[in-house]
Amino acid sequence: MIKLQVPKNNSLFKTMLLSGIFMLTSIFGSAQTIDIHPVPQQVEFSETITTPKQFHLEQKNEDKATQSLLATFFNEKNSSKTGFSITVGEVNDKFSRKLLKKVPENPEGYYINSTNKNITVIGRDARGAYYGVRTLLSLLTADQMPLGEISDYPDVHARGTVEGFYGTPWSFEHRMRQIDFYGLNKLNTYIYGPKDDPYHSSPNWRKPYPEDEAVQLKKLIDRSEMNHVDFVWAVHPGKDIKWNDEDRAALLHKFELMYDLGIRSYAVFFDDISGEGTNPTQQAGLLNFLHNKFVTVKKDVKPLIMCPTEYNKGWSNVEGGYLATLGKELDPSIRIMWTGNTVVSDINKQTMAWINNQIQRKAFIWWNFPVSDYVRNHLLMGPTYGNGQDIANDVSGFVSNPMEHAEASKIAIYGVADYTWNMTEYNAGQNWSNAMKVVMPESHNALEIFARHNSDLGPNGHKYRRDESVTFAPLADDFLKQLEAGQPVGNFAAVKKEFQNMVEASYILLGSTDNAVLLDEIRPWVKQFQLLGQSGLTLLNMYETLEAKKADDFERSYRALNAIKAQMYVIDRSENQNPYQPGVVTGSLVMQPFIDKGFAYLTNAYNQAFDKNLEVEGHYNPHKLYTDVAQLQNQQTTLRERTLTMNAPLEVIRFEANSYFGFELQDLVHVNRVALKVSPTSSYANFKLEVSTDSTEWKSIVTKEDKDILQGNVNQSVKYIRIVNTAINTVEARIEQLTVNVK
Ligand code: LOG
Repeated sequence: MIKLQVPKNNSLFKTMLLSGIFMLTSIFGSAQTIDIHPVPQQVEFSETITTPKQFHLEQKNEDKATQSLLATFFNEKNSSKTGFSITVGEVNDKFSRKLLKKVPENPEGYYINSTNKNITVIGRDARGAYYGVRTLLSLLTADQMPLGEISDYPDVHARGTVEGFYGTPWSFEHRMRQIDFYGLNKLNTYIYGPKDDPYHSSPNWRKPYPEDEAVQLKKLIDRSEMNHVDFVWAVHPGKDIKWNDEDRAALLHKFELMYDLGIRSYAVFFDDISGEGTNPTQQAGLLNFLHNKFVTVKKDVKPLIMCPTEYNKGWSNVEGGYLATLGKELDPSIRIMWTGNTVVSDINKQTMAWINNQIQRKAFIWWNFPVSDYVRNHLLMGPTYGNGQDIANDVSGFVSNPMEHAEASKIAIYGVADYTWNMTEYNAGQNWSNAMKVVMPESHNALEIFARHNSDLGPNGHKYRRDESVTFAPLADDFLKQLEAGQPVGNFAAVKKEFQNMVEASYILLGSTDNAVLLDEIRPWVKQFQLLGQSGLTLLNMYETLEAKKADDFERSYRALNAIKAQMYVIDRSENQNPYQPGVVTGSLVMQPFIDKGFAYLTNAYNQAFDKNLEVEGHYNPHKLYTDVAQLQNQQTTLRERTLTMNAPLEVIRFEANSYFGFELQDLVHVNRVALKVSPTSSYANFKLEVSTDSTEWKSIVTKEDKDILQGNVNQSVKYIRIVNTAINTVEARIEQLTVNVK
């Protein structure tokens, strides 16, 4: 939704490339704004007229989606034979040669010509005409209408999302909203692949969807068609596929069933699997089989997409030849997905050069943002940034893997829409601000305050981080520096303002009605955010009362802050209790640490000045992960009551011979039960449980397998606990649980 600032009735300027927009505004004071999103490639406006109110519409092509989109605006009331003439069609409909010449060659492109008598919209193809109408409606809904030309097309062929995360799949209602959102923002791809849909993956990928789910899928497919979105159905068969005719036939049959529901685009995912399924020759053979026996036979099915097992550079073993085999053997039409240099990473020119060379085609980017399935206690609501703006010609597609919070993900998706349409003009900050207005038209200001402190992921196994609290961070630094130097704090008012903003924004959001669906997703975090803002204000009271040497007032604020912390603790322990990263974390990069440090400093200063003994205590986890497995290096741990847990990584882990993983406790601590759950459980034969007080002398602990869980009772004081791979070879397994009971 970029704002094209069009000066009223001024024919002085001709070409208005987007970078020039804001300059023009300042020259011609009163400007008319028109919102076109994503930013069009080329716009030439000469002047504006008052937008006509009566129209004579002609649609020359026969596209259903375009027809129904037009019907959302043109109706009996605003239509008449003599009205302002509007013509919509495609290049193979009848138009003057002069106009046809101007339609961009690019697929999905369109051309709009507007004069004071008529508007013509011509698409390169049906989708181009549809996008042209999307833009047309933006022009007609403003008071002033620009005269001139728009030539527009997307930079990237396939643009959208892959619902490919672990965790609760999106609901039917959310998916309907998403698909409408994609049509509105000119995104054309929705890849359906939620890891926890058993009919997408094992155990049920061979089976038909149950009737009620099939009915819903059909509705989603129809909705996609009406939004010009390709609903790509993905299957994830690699956990238990057998490379035989029977399973080929089973997959072909499932594809047929999905075809009957209306699916016309397919993907096959081989990510996060181990064992037989990872064989590249077999994978390529299967894909080629589907290409030959299904795609080319059906004729109306789009080229296949596949997600490889080695889907990022960090996991690619070039000598092993996995990617080269795919590159050589897969039919050239088949698109190969790629997450970048690591599982979660931003994409640049070098990323693309490397992978495209390996697979002999342009990779299809699976961008793992804003997915939060490995940091589920956080919300990722910051700007979409970090990808190169020069890779448009290096990718065959670019899709975002979002959060299980569908509505909150729209902020990032809105960025992806803009970025993939017109990369060079993409402006992350501007886009993010606009996104706030798109998802919360009335409370956008409050949402922006909330979102600017809810964007980083915290430390995580993928080491992926995002900016957070960018404008507040220098204020926090200054404040603490002055405090520690014993100087009066100079930026008190500015710091206070932001805490007040936080509290007020939370009240506004909690009472807002402009996006109830979004509020439902983020409510626990908003409540937490309100308490965080309140604790900031209380901290400032502690500062002021200490300065004024008012001991009673100081102690009241001190106790109040502890009480707020206790309330935050309750929210953290009662809301969003998923088994991976349970709880509700907000403002964790800058705001919370600022408050914690300020609190400790002020309490200590008070104790000293008044000879008191108020406690400075925090809930934190003093224990650490202990491992030499590269993939686990940055994995986080959680301590809840007496249970120490390693946050379960979602991917398959490669344990080399003698490698180990476990915990280093803060001190000698009495340890009881250790429980490990991995898949496949056959790996237990290789895993040995050991404990130590000094990490040199190790003692073995007897384990037994019970209900797929390997358990051992340590029952002594130790500092180190580890599971060692005693096999002579590398073992591949997924860790589902590792917990230790500590005293
Ligand atoms: C999975 C994906 C998951 C994401 C982030 C791919 C290709 N696969 O490590 O389902 O949402 O990482 O946790 C993945 O990215 N595996």
